[in-house]
Amino acid sequence: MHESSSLTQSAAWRALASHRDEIASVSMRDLFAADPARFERFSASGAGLLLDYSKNRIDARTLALLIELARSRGVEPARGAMFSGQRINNTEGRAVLHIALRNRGGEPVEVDGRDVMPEVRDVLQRMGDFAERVRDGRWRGYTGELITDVVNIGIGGSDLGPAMACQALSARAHARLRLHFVSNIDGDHLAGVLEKVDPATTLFVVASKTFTTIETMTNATSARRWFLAGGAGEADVAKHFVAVSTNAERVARFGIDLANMFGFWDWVGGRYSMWSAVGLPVALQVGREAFGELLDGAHAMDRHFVEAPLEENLPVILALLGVWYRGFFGATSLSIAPYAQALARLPAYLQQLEMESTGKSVTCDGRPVETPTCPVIWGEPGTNGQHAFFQLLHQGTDLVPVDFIASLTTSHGLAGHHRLLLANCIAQSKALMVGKTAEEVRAELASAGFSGEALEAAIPHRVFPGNRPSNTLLLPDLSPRSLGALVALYEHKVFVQSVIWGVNAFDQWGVELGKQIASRIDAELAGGTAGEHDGSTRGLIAAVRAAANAQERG
Ligand code: G6Q
Repeated sequence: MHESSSLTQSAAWRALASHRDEIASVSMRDLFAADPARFERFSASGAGLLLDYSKNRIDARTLALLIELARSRGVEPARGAMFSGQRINNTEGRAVLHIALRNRGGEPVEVDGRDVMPEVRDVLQRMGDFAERVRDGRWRGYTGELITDVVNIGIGGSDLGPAMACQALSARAHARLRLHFVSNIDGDHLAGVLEKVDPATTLFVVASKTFTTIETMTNATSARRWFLAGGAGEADVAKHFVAVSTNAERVARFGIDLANMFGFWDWVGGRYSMWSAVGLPVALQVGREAFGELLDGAHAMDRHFVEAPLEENLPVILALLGVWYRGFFGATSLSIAPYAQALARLPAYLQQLEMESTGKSVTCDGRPVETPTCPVIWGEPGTNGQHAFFQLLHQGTDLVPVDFIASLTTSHGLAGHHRLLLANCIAQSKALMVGKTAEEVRAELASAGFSGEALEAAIPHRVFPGNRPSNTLLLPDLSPRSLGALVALYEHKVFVQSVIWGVNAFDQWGVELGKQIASRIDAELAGGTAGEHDGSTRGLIAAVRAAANAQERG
């Protein structure tokens, strides 16, 4: 699939390496001073989103070299391979077609010569019908009461997307329906939700692509037991449990009526699945039409990704800047700073999207990667982060690029808040970029009445090195459409990076080992024969068993 020749030996990479030496000593302050059109030069729009990437340690040559890197690594043919349904997930032998789920243009999308769009439209239609029936009250619980609470039981890709989107779109939430998300196998998670809801008015959505995931199956089984203990009979389960899965056999075995199963396909990766039936909670919360707008926004970004020249292509630009800092500046993390409370779960969502996709050490053909791959992705909504970890962003010893994300408009109607929020967002990216020199600090302290030793001693603490890079993404609003475009932007960014680094963005073998060991340890904790372990694991198992025994006795 992807380019298998050496990345670091390529002409484009080597040109970037020597260019990096030239630009290392250049300050963004100077670049802005020298070029009044820097914002215009280094900003681009797509699918309604504006990306300002002028506050990066780049000049026109950097961008040209980065674009050349993308071109020489085959980003364009790789993009074509994904969109045409080739099995680019080579370690699992699967096509990767989340773009088909939001293909609003009417063209066929084929896997092995078969158009998948009729099935996609059929499930979307059924999801929409179901969501509307629950919302308008035609779908009721077993006592005839209206549904008031929806509990999504799922984890990872079957949780983070819909949980993030439901929070992002909560301003448009249905007045009666409360959405809950249970993912953790820690019983506190499910128990905390169950104590707030009534079996007669609660709908459980059991979301699991495989329908074998231990956390989800354990939570779903407990939820079913709780439901039956509330007085309902087996026949009532169908009114309160629906499934989102690719595994009809397991769904039926769990006792969910297949008429209430919403399917998807092996060519939808878990962390790319919020556009599929996995998005059912979102459709329940905002309705069929708004869910369609979410897909429209993602589709608009898909078109932008396919049609915009690489130089103006938002996902390509974001990807290349990430490769630049990771490969040439030693940046080990990327901070995501949404200046929008509604996007509070976006950093967690992107954490999975990026780290599970490109957190790899071997290339598609199994060779060790030649450069660092995915950085650590982390973040919190601004302005909260400013009062916590932004200290490190401004004055810490690491270079941490930041993606600032904000909506130009809001719907809450509270006077003054939004202007202050945006002022802070813009101020932070400016402060990171300009910093504050010792001379500036000296002048400031002098005019505040400091002098002599006290003044000199205070200076180093108040200096900001500046020259710290960031992107700013402005959304027109927090609508489903804008959210769809934003998420699709990051999906394609990750894809472009995977092509450049030569890794498979669509498998996740790194999550398997822990699962295997956990099932062996669980058997031992339940009293099974002790296995061969290192001293630490033995000691921890003994501590857990001793605590369990003590709890049993007392
Ligand atoms: C995502 C991963 C992973 C997956 C969960 C849940 O890309 O594959 O996060 O979504 O492990 O899997 P199921 O949907 O099969 O329960």
